[in-house]
Amino acid sequence: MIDRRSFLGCAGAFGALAASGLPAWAAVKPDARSALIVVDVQNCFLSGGSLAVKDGEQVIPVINRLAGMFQNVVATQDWHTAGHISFASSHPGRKPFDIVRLPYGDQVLWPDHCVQGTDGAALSKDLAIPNAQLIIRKGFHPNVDSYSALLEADKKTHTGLASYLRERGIASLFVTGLATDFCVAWTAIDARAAGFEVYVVEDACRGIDTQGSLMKAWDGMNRAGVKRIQSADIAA
Ligand code: VGL
Ligand code: ZN
Repeated sequence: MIDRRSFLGCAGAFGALAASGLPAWAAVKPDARSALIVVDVQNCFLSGGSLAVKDGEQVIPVINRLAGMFQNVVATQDWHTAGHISFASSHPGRKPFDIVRLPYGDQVLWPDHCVQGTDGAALSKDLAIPNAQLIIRKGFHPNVDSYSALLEADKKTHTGLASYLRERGIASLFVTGLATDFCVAWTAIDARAAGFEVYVVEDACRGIDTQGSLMKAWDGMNRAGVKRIQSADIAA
């Protein structure tokens, strides 16, 4: 008979390993209940864009390769009104990357970006995900930001993505895109809270890293039970 304490001890050690990254031998295989989530691969976040993420374009070939391995692909698109509350230009005397207190909490102020219908808001033309089934837009309420693809920054207003995924029987999400420390992290953490299994594919993401945000984001994702993997950990 297996000793219960040593058995649980072993399971505990495995749990700890899984939380901090996969061991080299364990590949994850997407199936009909998995979806690739491609976050905000938009011109504004790429070189030459108004809120360019360093090396942001490097995620594109990785995402294009992964997309072929998934039966379900969903893209997100940051989609702000002109004069959006998250823009520094909407707060006289403030500058980008300042933090202000808004009714729903602290808000980092950004350069104007991803204004509805502009070229900057378009998905990169190099992104090759023709099998994407849904493009979900977020951040379109003038007075509320939404890093998360599930829940706006007021923590009350749902985008509908969680219900969409659930209705389609999707249980595991593989999150990629920009930026690791904002839209990727908030999407991943909210998806955990909504009951999904969540992997963040580190080399398919890049971060902004302002005021320690990247470290804080990984810490928050870790605590939420998000699994941090590399694209090479995913098997076709
Ligand atoms: C994002 C800042 C502002 C993101 C969007 O996609 O991570 N970051 N809006
Ligand atoms: Zn935004």
